[in-house]
Amino acid sequence: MTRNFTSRLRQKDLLIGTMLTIPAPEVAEMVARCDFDWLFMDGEHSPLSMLDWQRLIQAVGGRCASILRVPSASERDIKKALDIGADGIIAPMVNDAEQARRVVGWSKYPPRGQRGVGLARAQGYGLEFADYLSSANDDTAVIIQAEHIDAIENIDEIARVDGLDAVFIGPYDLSASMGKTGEVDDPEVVAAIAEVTRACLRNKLALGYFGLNADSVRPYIDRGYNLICAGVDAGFVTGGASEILQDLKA
Ligand code: 3PY
Ligand code: MG
Repeated sequence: MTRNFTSRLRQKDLLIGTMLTIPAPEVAEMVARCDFDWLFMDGEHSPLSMLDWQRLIQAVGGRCASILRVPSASERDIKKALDIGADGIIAPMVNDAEQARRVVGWSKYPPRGQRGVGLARAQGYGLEFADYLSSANDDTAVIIQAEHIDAIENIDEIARVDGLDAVFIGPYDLSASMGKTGEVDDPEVVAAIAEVTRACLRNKLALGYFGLNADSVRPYIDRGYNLICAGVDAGFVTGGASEILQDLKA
């Protein structure tokens, strides 16, 4: 476990990451060598299985934090993500406080929650069970996504849920839920995001934002967001390939 990620997240250090979606441990290994603070491993929209993610986390090798966005905000997915050794989870589409409380509960061992007890990679296959058990509840990052207009309406209650470490905006899904798919800079979408910013800052909760490039995340860093995900692995490949081709054809 990358032990200091969650404490740095809570103390609002700027943590810069990028998104992994390609089912190749080599890509995870390459990106992990680039000195990011964390990697946003996307189990929601990518074709990867939990076993694939385990291989990618192994390839990262603790060089930075591996935070897995689970396919759904469910007990089954959260349990598996944490047992394969993710340093934390991002639960997509959490729209009310009750859902947020369940996500926290599934991420924490009793008595703080109801996380199931396994002897898997996270626990050193049993060899480090006691050590892991003593620190996992504190060291595991529990992050939920606010990415629907319903979540915006419930954000004050969501931001007060005990055990949450951050709220991560999903600007694309949020814009879609407002009938403005992809218009992440539309004034109404930006105003909805501002509601989340206000509620989280008031509750001293860390804030996260995703953007396709540095320019789209910079304004959020200026607004106090500290969990930043910029770019996607597939975009680095298509962007770099297109650029060299255009340069040569120009
Ligand atoms: C979204 O924009 O919907 C996201 O989930 C980005 O992470
Ligand atoms: Mg989303």
